[in-house]
Amino acid sequence: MTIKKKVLGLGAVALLAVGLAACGDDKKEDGVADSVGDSVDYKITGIDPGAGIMEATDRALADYELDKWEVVSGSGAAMTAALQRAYDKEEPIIVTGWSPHWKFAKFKLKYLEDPEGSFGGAEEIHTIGRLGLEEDSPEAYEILANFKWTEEDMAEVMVEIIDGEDPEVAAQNWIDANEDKVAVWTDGVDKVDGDEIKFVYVAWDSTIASTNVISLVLEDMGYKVTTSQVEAGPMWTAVADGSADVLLAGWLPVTHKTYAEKFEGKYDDIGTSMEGVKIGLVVPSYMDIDSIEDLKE
Ligand code: PBE
Repeated sequence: MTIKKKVLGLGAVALLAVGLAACGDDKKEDGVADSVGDSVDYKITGIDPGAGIMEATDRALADYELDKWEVVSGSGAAMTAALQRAYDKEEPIIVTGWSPHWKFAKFKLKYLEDPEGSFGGAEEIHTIGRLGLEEDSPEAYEILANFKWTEEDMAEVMVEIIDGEDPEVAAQNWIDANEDKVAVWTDGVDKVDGDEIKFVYVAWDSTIASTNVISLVLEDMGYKVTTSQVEAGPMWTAVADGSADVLLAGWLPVTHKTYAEKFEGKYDDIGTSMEGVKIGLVVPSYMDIDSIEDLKE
């Protein structure tokens, strides 16, 4: 079982679009941008279209009346590639950002203040299971309910992966170094003999990290784990219709509100694996803006 990061074709197309737009005619004659909007051609570099943060960004554009602006979709990997390119040249860029994410360890970044609250406040990451999982796989269910870790824990796995380590190896390294934490999740739980558990996940770096770690923990408890990489909508749908057992990336109450409401009563909110997580608009700290309101100028 290995979960790889995958740069989707769509991301490359979106990046190309950003590149072409950068040659647009929104700059002043002398080529010097006179507002932050001009400097980035009124584009926010987004991720996969089904991500909750994309919906929240659309909401922000409406809340702050940013009529000239648009959010360009792509993928998480394409977004960080664009961020890396801009950062290396100290060029302006605005991305859809979330924490935990390794980008905060690699670049100096800041969240734009969000006085309208378009992106919500402190979010939580929920573990969402299919109905009936508790009866069918009580041992896995107990471990999933016990699963809690911190932003620092997850960052260790994410940073190792982005530095080139295989995701499964990075997850195993974290497990080996944190046996006490894993023991709390598995304490008193009986091992099983090859029972199957199917995860669905999106290729967000945070979710790649958690899915790899929990898959290895369940395998060690005797489960046969399968993982399937999908988009955000199909991820929620698969758990709601019972074709998958678990997703580890239920960001609530705001980020995945639309999915949670759409599938209300059709899933089991098993537990919270992390608290105090966040989504928003993120810029390199060399940019001279502090708030989403500054985008109006
Ligand atoms: N994220 C990471 C996801 C949830 C996990 C913030 C990119 C989203 O926006 O749906």
